[in-house]
Amino acid sequence: MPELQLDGLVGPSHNYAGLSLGNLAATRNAGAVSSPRAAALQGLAKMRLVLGLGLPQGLLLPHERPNLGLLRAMGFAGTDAEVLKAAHAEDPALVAVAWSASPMWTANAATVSPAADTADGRTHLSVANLATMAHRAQEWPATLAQLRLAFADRRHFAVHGPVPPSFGDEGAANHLRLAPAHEAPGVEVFVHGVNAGGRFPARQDVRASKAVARRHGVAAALHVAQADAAIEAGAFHNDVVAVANGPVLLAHAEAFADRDALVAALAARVPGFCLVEAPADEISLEEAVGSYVFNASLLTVSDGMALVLPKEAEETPRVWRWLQRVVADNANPIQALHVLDLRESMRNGGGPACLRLRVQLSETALAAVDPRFRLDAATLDRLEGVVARWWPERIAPEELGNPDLMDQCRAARRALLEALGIAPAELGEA
Ligand code: SUG
Repeated sequence: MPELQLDGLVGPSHNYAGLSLGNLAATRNAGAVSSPRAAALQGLAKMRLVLGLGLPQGLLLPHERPNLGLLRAMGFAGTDAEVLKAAHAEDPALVAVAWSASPMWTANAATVSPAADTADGRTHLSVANLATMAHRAQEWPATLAQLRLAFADRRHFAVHGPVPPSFGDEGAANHLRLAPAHEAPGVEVFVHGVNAGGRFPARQDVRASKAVARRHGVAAALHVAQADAAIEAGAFHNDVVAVANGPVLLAHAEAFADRDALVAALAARVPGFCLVEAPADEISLEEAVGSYVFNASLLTVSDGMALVLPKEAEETPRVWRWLQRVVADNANPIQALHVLDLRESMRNGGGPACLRLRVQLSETALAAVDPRFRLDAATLDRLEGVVARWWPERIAPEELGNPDLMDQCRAARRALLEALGIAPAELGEA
Protein backbone atom coordinates (compact mmCIF):
# COMPACT_ATOMS: atom_id res chain seq x y z
CA MET A 1 0.00 0.00 0.00
CA PRO A 2 1.51 3.33 -1.00
CA GLU A 3 2.18 6.23 1.33
CA LEU A 4 1.68 9.60 -0.31
CA GLN A 5 4.08 12.28 0.93
CA LEU A 6 2.59 15.75 0.79
CA ASP A 7 5.42 18.23 1.25
CA GLY A 8 4.81 21.88 1.87
CA LEU A 9 6.47 23.93 -0.83
CA VAL A 10 8.41 26.69 0.92
CA GLY A 11 6.64 29.94 0.18
CA PRO A 12 8.24 33.05 -1.30
CA SER A 13 7.96 34.91 2.03
CA HIS A 14 10.12 32.47 4.03
CA ASN A 15 11.87 34.53 6.71
CA TYR A 16 13.36 34.38 10.18
CA ALA A 17 11.16 36.21 12.67
CA GLY A 18 11.65 33.99 15.72
CA LEU A 19 7.94 33.53 16.24
CA SER A 20 7.87 30.15 17.99
CA LEU A 21 8.71 30.18 21.69
CA GLY A 22 10.16 26.79 22.63
CA ASN A 23 11.47 26.16 19.11
CA LEU A 24 15.13 26.81 19.81
CA ALA A 25 16.34 26.99 16.21
CA ALA A 26 13.66 29.52 15.28
CA THR A 27 14.26 31.77 18.27
CA ARG A 28 18.07 31.62 17.87
CA ASN A 29 17.86 32.67 14.22
CA ALA A 30 15.41 35.52 14.77
CA GLY A 31 16.44 38.50 12.65
CA ALA A 32 18.69 36.54 10.28
CA VAL A 33 18.47 37.10 6.53
CA SER A 34 16.58 34.28 4.79
CA SER A 35 16.92 32.83 1.28
CA PRO A 36 13.42 31.86 0.11
CA ARG A 37 14.59 30.74 -3.33
CA ALA A 38 17.26 28.43 -1.93
CA ALA A 39 14.81 27.19 0.71
CA ALA A 40 12.21 26.21 -1.87
CA LEU A 41 14.82 24.54 -4.06
CA GLN A 42 16.07 22.54 -1.06
CA GLY A 43 12.50 21.40 -0.43
CA LEU A 44 11.99 20.44 -4.08
CA ALA A 45 15.24 18.44 -4.00
CA LYS A 46 13.82 16.49 -1.06
CA MET A 47 10.64 15.77 -3.01
CA ARG A 48 12.73 14.59 -5.95
CA LEU A 49 14.75 12.28 -3.73
CA VAL A 50 11.65 10.69 -2.21
CA LEU A 51 10.02 10.30 -5.62
CA GLY A 52 13.22 8.57 -6.74
CA LEU A 53 12.91 6.15 -3.81
CA GLY A 54 9.64 4.99 -5.36
CA LEU A 55 7.08 6.75 -3.13
CA PRO A 56 4.20 8.80 -4.45
CA GLN A 57 5.08 12.43 -3.84
CA GLY A 58 2.80 15.42 -3.80
CA LEU A 59 2.70 18.91 -2.40
CA LEU A 60 0.63 21.42 -0.51
CA LEU A 61 0.79 25.03 -1.58
CA PRO A 62 2.14 28.05 0.25
CA HIS A 63 -0.59 30.35 1.51
CA GLU A 64 -1.15 33.93 0.42
CA ARG A 65 1.31 36.09 2.37
CA PRO A 66 1.33 38.60 3.81
CA ASN A 67 -2.08 37.77 5.21
CA LEU A 68 -3.70 41.16 4.73
CA GLY A 69 -6.98 39.75 6.05
CA LEU A 70 -5.33 39.36 9.43
CA LEU A 71 -4.01 42.93 9.45
CA ARG A 72 -7.40 44.30 8.38
CA ALA A 73 -9.10 42.26 11.09
CA MET A 74 -6.71 43.96 13.53
CA GLY A 75 -8.05 47.34 12.46
CA PHE A 76 -5.64 48.52 9.78
CA ALA A 77 -7.43 50.05 6.80
CA GLY A 78 -6.76 51.55 3.37
CA THR A 79 -5.17 50.07 0.27
CA ASP A 80 -3.09 46.92 0.73
CA ALA A 81 0.12 48.97 0.63
CA GLU A 82 -1.25 51.41 3.22
CA VAL A 83 -2.33 48.56 5.48
CA LEU A 84 1.09 46.95 5.29
CA LYS A 85 3.00 50.17 5.91
CA ALA A 86 0.80 51.36 8.77
CA ALA A 87 0.88 47.99 10.49
CA HIS A 88 4.64 47.75 10.07
CA ALA A 89 5.19 51.23 11.51
CA GLU A 90 3.06 50.45 14.55
CA ASP A 91 3.53 46.73 15.21
CA PRO A 92 6.30 45.01 13.21
CA ALA A 93 5.90 41.83 15.25
CA LEU A 94 2.28 41.53 14.12
CA VAL A 95 3.36 42.08 10.53
CA ALA A 96 5.91 39.27 10.87
CA VAL A 97 3.04 36.99 11.87
CA ALA A 98 1.16 37.98 8.71
CA TRP A 99 4.23 37.16 6.58
CA SER A 100 5.05 33.77 8.05
CA ALA A 101 5.68 30.99 5.54
CA SER A 102 4.94 28.41 8.25
CA PRO A 103 2.45 26.40 6.12
CA MET A 104 5.57 24.77 4.65
CA TRP A 105 5.62 22.44 7.69
CA THR A 106 2.79 20.18 6.58
CA ALA A 107 3.33 17.67 9.38
CA ASN A 108 1.27 20.29 11.22
CA ALA A 109 -1.37 20.62 8.51
CA ALA A 110 -3.61 17.80 9.68
CA THR A 111 -3.84 14.47 11.47
CA VAL A 112 -4.44 11.55 9.14
CA SER A 113 -6.03 8.22 10.06
CA PRO A 114 -5.77 5.65 7.26
CA ALA A 115 -8.83 3.68 6.18
CA ALA A 116 -7.65 0.49 7.92
CA ASP A 117 -7.95 2.21 11.32
CA THR A 118 -11.30 3.97 11.03
CA ALA A 119 -14.88 2.91 11.75
CA ASP A 120 -16.25 3.79 8.31
CA GLY A 121 -13.30 2.48 6.30
CA ARG A 122 -12.42 5.88 4.86
CA THR A 123 -9.25 7.90 5.27
CA HIS A 124 -9.93 10.70 7.75
CA LEU A 125 -8.06 13.99 7.83
CA SER A 126 -8.57 16.67 10.53
CA VAL A 127 -7.05 20.04 9.79
CA ALA A 128 -4.99 21.25 12.78
CA ASN A 129 -6.03 24.47 14.52
CA LEU A 130 -2.41 25.30 15.51
CA ALA A 131 -3.96 27.52 18.16
CA THR A 132 -0.90 27.95 20.40
CA MET A 133 1.09 30.26 18.11
CA ALA A 134 -0.47 33.30 16.43
CA HIS A 135 1.46 32.86 13.19
CA ARG A 136 0.32 29.26 12.90
CA ALA A 137 -3.28 29.79 14.03
CA GLN A 138 -3.96 31.67 10.78
CA GLU A 139 -3.12 28.62 8.66
CA TRP A 140 -6.05 26.29 8.96
CA PRO A 141 -8.64 27.89 6.64
CA ALA A 142 -6.26 27.87 3.63
CA THR A 143 -5.03 24.40 4.52
CA LEU A 144 -8.59 23.12 4.81
CA ALA A 145 -9.44 24.57 1.40
CA GLN A 146 -6.55 22.62 -0.13
CA LEU A 147 -7.39 19.38 1.66
CA ARG A 148 -11.00 19.64 0.54
CA LEU A 149 -9.83 20.08 -3.04
CA ALA A 150 -7.15 17.37 -3.01
CA PHE A 151 -9.29 14.85 -1.10
CA ALA A 152 -12.69 15.73 -2.53
CA ASP A 153 -13.83 12.17 -3.21
CA ARG A 154 -16.11 11.35 -0.31
CA ARG A 155 -16.16 7.65 -1.11
CA HIS A 156 -12.57 7.49 0.09
CA PHE A 157 -11.96 10.55 2.23
CA ALA A 158 -13.49 12.45 5.13
CA VAL A 159 -11.95 15.89 5.67
CA HIS A 160 -12.78 17.48 9.03
CA GLY A 161 -12.52 21.08 10.18
CA PRO A 162 -10.40 22.02 13.19
CA VAL A 163 -11.22 21.16 16.80
CA PRO A 164 -12.19 24.27 18.79
CA PRO A 165 -9.20 26.58 19.36
CA SER A 166 -9.44 26.32 23.14
CA PHE A 167 -7.70 22.98 22.66
CA GLY A 168 -4.41 23.26 20.79
CA ASP A 169 -3.91 20.73 18.02
CA GLU A 170 -0.69 20.53 15.97
CA GLY A 171 -1.64 17.67 13.68
CA ALA A 172 0.48 14.73 12.57
CA ALA A 173 3.61 16.04 14.29
CA ASN A 174 2.17 14.61 17.51
CA HIS A 175 0.77 11.42 16.03
CA LEU A 176 2.48 8.08 15.40
CA ARG A 177 0.98 5.11 13.67
CA LEU A 178 2.30 1.61 14.24
CA ALA A 179 1.12 -1.35 12.21
CA PRO A 180 2.67 -4.54 10.87
CA ALA A 181 2.20 -3.03 7.38
CA HIS A 182 0.59 0.14 6.02
CA GLU A 183 -2.56 -1.71 4.91
CA ALA A 184 -3.09 -3.54 8.24
CA PRO A 185 -5.11 -2.04 11.09
CA GLY A 186 -2.77 0.00 13.23
CA VAL A 187 -2.38 1.49 16.68
CA GLU A 188 -2.49 5.26 16.53
CA VAL A 189 -0.46 6.96 19.23
CA PHE A 190 -1.64 10.49 19.97
CA VAL A 191 1.02 12.40 21.89
CA HIS A 192 0.12 15.45 23.97
CA GLY A 193 2.08 17.79 26.20
CA VAL A 194 1.67 18.98 29.78
CA ASN A 195 4.75 20.90 30.99
CA ALA A 196 2.93 22.80 33.74
CA GLY A 197 5.11 25.66 34.97
CA GLY A 198 7.79 25.01 32.35
CA ARG A 199 9.53 27.65 30.24
CA PHE A 200 7.99 26.47 26.99
CA PRO A 201 4.38 25.82 26.05
CA ALA A 202 2.99 22.34 25.44
CA ARG A 203 1.32 22.79 22.09
CA GLN A 204 -0.83 19.65 21.91
CA ASP A 205 -3.81 19.43 24.26
CA VAL A 206 -4.93 15.93 25.23
CA ARG A 207 -8.56 16.91 24.64
CA ALA A 208 -7.76 17.90 21.05
CA SER A 209 -6.06 14.53 20.49
CA LYS A 210 -9.05 12.68 21.91
CA ALA A 211 -11.46 14.72 19.79
CA VAL A 212 -9.52 13.86 16.63
CA ALA A 213 -9.42 10.14 17.49
CA ARG A 214 -13.15 10.20 18.24
CA ARG A 215 -14.08 12.02 15.05
CA HIS A 216 -11.97 9.70 12.93
CA GLY A 217 -13.47 6.62 14.58
CA VAL A 218 -10.03 5.23 15.40
CA ALA A 219 -10.49 1.74 16.84
CA ALA A 220 -7.06 1.50 18.48
CA ALA A 221 -5.92 4.84 19.91
CA LEU A 222 -3.35 5.36 22.65
CA HIS A 223 -2.96 8.73 24.33
CA VAL A 224 0.46 9.36 25.86
CA ALA A 225 2.25 12.41 27.20
CA GLN A 226 5.53 13.88 26.00
CA ALA A 227 8.19 14.05 28.69
CA ASP A 228 8.28 17.57 30.14
CA ALA A 229 12.08 17.37 29.91
CA ALA A 230 11.80 16.87 26.14
CA ILE A 231 9.65 20.00 25.78
CA GLU A 232 12.11 21.94 27.93
CA ALA A 233 14.99 20.68 25.74
CA GLY A 234 13.24 22.11 22.67
CA ALA A 235 10.98 19.26 21.48
CA PHE A 236 8.07 21.58 20.79
CA HIS A 237 6.51 18.77 18.75
CA ASN A 238 6.95 15.09 19.51
CA ASP A 239 8.29 14.48 15.98
CA VAL A 240 11.51 16.18 17.07
CA VAL A 241 12.25 13.15 19.27
CA ALA A 242 10.35 10.21 17.73
CA VAL A 243 9.22 8.84 14.37
CA ALA A 244 7.38 5.63 13.45
CA ASN A 245 6.82 3.65 10.29
CA GLY A 246 5.15 0.27 9.97
CA PRO A 247 6.07 -1.70 13.12
CA VAL A 248 9.16 0.44 13.83
CA LEU A 249 9.41 3.16 16.46
CA LEU A 250 12.63 5.18 16.28
CA ALA A 251 12.81 7.35 19.36
CA HIS A 252 14.91 8.98 22.01
CA ALA A 253 14.67 7.14 25.33
CA GLU A 254 13.51 10.34 27.06
CA ALA A 255 10.85 11.36 24.56
CA PHE A 256 7.82 10.14 26.51
CA ALA A 257 6.62 10.74 30.06
CA ASP A 258 6.07 7.00 30.58
CA ARG A 259 8.32 5.24 28.10
CA ASP A 260 7.93 1.79 29.65
CA ALA A 261 4.12 1.83 29.51
CA LEU A 262 4.16 2.90 25.86
CA VAL A 263 6.69 0.25 24.86
CA ALA A 264 4.74 -2.45 26.71
CA ALA A 265 1.46 -1.41 25.07
CA LEU A 266 2.98 -1.40 21.59
CA ALA A 267 4.73 -4.71 22.13
CA ALA A 268 1.40 -6.22 23.17
CA ARG A 269 -0.65 -4.74 20.37
CA VAL A 270 1.53 -4.41 17.27
CA PRO A 271 2.67 -7.69 15.71
CA GLY A 272 6.40 -7.47 14.96
CA PHE A 273 6.84 -4.26 16.98
CA CYS A 274 10.44 -3.10 16.68
CA LEU A 275 11.88 -0.43 18.96
CA VAL A 276 15.00 1.41 17.81
CA GLU A 277 15.93 3.61 20.70
CA ALA A 278 18.77 6.00 21.41
CA PRO A 279 19.78 5.77 25.08
CA ALA A 280 20.26 9.10 26.83
CA ASP A 281 23.91 8.37 27.64
CA GLU A 282 24.64 7.89 23.96
CA ILE A 283 22.64 10.80 22.56
CA SER A 284 21.45 13.52 24.92
CA LEU A 285 18.08 15.19 24.43
CA GLU A 286 20.01 18.32 23.52
CA GLU A 287 21.93 16.48 20.79
CA ALA A 288 18.70 14.93 19.53
CA VAL A 289 17.08 18.37 19.28
CA GLY A 290 20.22 20.02 17.88
CA SER A 291 20.71 17.40 15.14
CA TYR A 292 17.05 16.63 14.37
CA VAL A 293 18.01 12.96 13.99
CA PHE A 294 14.51 11.80 14.96
CA ASN A 295 12.89 14.35 12.69
CA ALA A 296 13.82 12.04 9.86
CA SER A 297 11.38 10.71 7.30
CA LEU A 298 11.27 6.96 7.89
CA LEU A 299 10.08 5.44 4.64
CA THR A 300 9.16 1.99 3.40
CA VAL A 301 11.21 1.30 0.28
CA SER A 302 11.59 -1.79 -1.89
CA ASP A 303 14.22 -3.43 0.28
CA GLY A 304 13.23 -2.38 3.79
CA MET A 305 13.22 1.12 5.22
CA ALA A 306 15.21 4.27 4.54
CA LEU A 307 15.79 7.34 6.66
CA VAL A 308 15.86 10.80 5.10
CA LEU A 309 17.92 12.96 7.43
CA PRO A 310 19.06 16.55 7.64
CA LYS A 311 22.78 17.29 7.22
CA GLU A 312 22.89 18.36 10.84
CA ALA A 313 22.53 14.69 11.88
CA GLU A 314 25.59 13.76 9.84
CA GLU A 315 27.51 16.67 11.34
CA THR A 316 26.87 15.55 14.93
CA PRO A 317 29.50 12.81 15.50
CA ARG A 318 27.76 10.87 18.28
CA VAL A 319 24.48 10.91 16.36
CA TRP A 320 26.13 9.80 13.13
CA ARG A 321 27.95 6.93 14.87
CA TRP A 322 24.65 5.76 16.39
CA LEU A 323 22.96 5.89 12.99
CA GLN A 324 25.71 3.76 11.45
CA ARG A 325 25.06 1.15 14.11
CA VAL A 326 21.30 1.26 13.46
CA VAL A 327 21.84 0.59 9.75
CA ALA A 328 24.32 -2.21 10.42
CA ASP A 329 21.98 -3.92 12.90
CA ASN A 330 19.87 -6.59 11.19
CA ALA A 331 17.35 -6.57 14.03
CA ASN A 332 15.60 -3.62 12.39
CA PRO A 333 14.59 -3.03 8.74
CA ILE A 334 16.40 0.34 8.36
CA GLN A 335 18.90 -0.15 5.54
CA ALA A 336 19.80 3.24 4.16
CA LEU A 337 20.48 6.83 5.21
CA HIS A 338 19.88 9.72 2.83
CA VAL A 339 21.24 13.08 3.91
CA LEU A 340 19.83 16.35 2.63
CA ASP A 341 20.70 20.01 2.98
CA LEU A 342 17.50 21.56 4.35
CA ARG A 343 19.27 24.31 6.21
CA GLU A 344 16.87 27.12 5.39
CA SER A 345 13.93 25.26 6.92
CA MET A 346 16.08 23.77 9.69
CA ARG A 347 17.00 27.25 10.89
CA ASN A 348 13.32 27.72 11.67
CA GLY A 349 13.17 24.34 13.40
CA GLY A 350 11.71 22.40 10.48
CA GLY A 351 13.42 19.15 9.45
CA PRO A 352 12.54 16.47 6.88
CA ALA A 353 9.64 15.09 8.92
CA CYS A 354 8.15 18.54 9.54
CA LEU A 355 8.05 19.24 5.83
CA ARG A 356 5.76 16.37 4.92
CA LEU A 357 2.29 15.04 5.66
CA ARG A 358 1.97 11.29 5.15
CA VAL A 359 -1.21 9.79 3.77
CA GLN A 360 -1.33 6.02 3.53
CA LEU A 361 -3.80 5.03 0.83
CA SER A 362 -4.94 2.08 -1.21
CA GLU A 363 -4.08 2.29 -4.92
CA THR A 364 -7.73 3.11 -5.66
CA ALA A 365 -7.84 5.91 -3.08
CA LEU A 366 -4.51 7.25 -4.31
CA ALA A 367 -5.93 7.44 -7.81
CA ALA A 368 -8.81 9.51 -6.37
CA VAL A 369 -6.48 12.27 -5.07
CA ASP A 370 -6.63 15.40 -7.24
CA PRO A 371 -3.67 14.84 -9.60
CA ARG A 372 -2.68 18.51 -9.43
CA PHE A 373 -1.36 17.86 -5.92
CA ARG A 374 0.82 14.99 -7.19
CA LEU A 375 4.33 15.38 -8.55
CA ASP A 376 6.40 13.68 -11.19
CA ALA A 377 9.86 14.54 -12.47
CA ALA A 378 8.54 16.85 -15.18
CA THR A 379 6.36 18.81 -12.74
CA LEU A 380 9.31 19.12 -10.38
CA ASP A 381 11.38 20.56 -13.25
CA ARG A 382 8.62 23.03 -13.96
CA LEU A 383 8.32 24.07 -10.32
CA GLU A 384 12.05 24.56 -10.03
CA GLY A 385 11.77 26.93 -12.97
CA VAL A 386 8.95 28.86 -11.29
CA VAL A 387 10.89 29.16 -8.04
CA ALA A 388 14.10 30.21 -9.78
CA ARG A 389 12.23 32.91 -11.68
CA TRP A 390 9.86 34.28 -9.04
CA TRP A 391 10.99 33.54 -5.48
CA PRO A 392 12.93 36.34 -3.73
CA GLU A 393 16.59 35.57 -3.34
CA ARG A 394 16.76 36.96 0.17
CA ILE A 395 14.57 38.64 2.78
CA ALA A 396 15.98 40.77 5.59
CA PRO A 397 13.64 41.51 8.51
CA GLU A 398 13.30 45.23 7.72
CA GLU A 399 11.87 44.42 4.28
CA LEU A 400 8.64 43.06 5.75
CA GLY A 401 7.15 46.57 5.59
CA ASN A 402 7.88 46.95 1.90
CA PRO A 403 4.85 46.77 -0.47
CA ASP A 404 7.15 45.80 -3.37
CA LEU A 405 8.04 42.60 -1.57
CA MET A 406 4.33 41.97 -1.06
CA ASP A 407 3.74 42.35 -4.80
CA GLN A 408 6.64 40.05 -5.60
CA CYS A 409 5.40 37.32 -3.24
CA ARG A 410 1.88 37.53 -4.60
CA ALA A 411 3.11 37.30 -8.19
CA ALA A 412 5.29 34.33 -7.26
CA ARG A 413 2.36 32.43 -5.76
CA ARG A 414 0.14 33.25 -8.75
CA ALA A 415 2.82 31.85 -11.07
CA LEU A 416 2.91 28.68 -8.98
CA LEU A 417 -0.88 28.19 -9.07
CA GLU A 418 -0.84 28.75 -12.79
CA ALA A 419 1.94 26.21 -13.30
CA LEU A 420 -0.14 23.63 -11.40
CA GLY A 421 -3.41 24.53 -13.13
CA ILE A 422 -5.14 25.48 -9.87
CA ALA A 423 -7.43 28.51 -10.01
CA PRO A 424 -7.50 30.72 -6.89
CA ALA A 425 -11.31 30.42 -6.87
CA GLU A 426 -10.98 26.67 -6.31
CA LEU A 427 -9.31 27.51 -3.02
CA GLY A 428 -11.97 30.04 -2.12
CA GLU A 429 -9.68 32.95 -2.99
CA ALA A 430 -10.74 35.99 -5.00
O1 SUG B 1 5.79 25.61 14.44
N1 SUG B 1 8.64 27.04 13.05
C1 SUG B 1 7.71 25.93 13.11
C2 SUG B 1 8.44 24.64 12.87
C3 SUG B 1 7.49 23.51 12.71
C4 SUG B 1 8.17 22.20 12.68
N2 SUG B 1 7.23 21.19 12.52
C5 SUG B 1 7.28 19.98 13.09
N3 SUG B 1 8.05 19.72 14.12
N4 SUG B 1 6.50 19.07 12.65
C6 SUG B 1 6.98 25.91 14.44
O2 SUG B 1 7.60 26.16 15.46
C7 SUG B 1 9.21 29.41 12.99
C8 SUG B 1 8.74 30.58 12.18
C9 SUG B 1 9.35 31.87 12.63
O3 SUG B 1 9.78 31.97 13.75
O4 SUG B 1 9.29 32.80 11.82
C10 SUG B 1 8.18 28.31 13.02
O5 SUG B 1 7.00 28.56 13.00
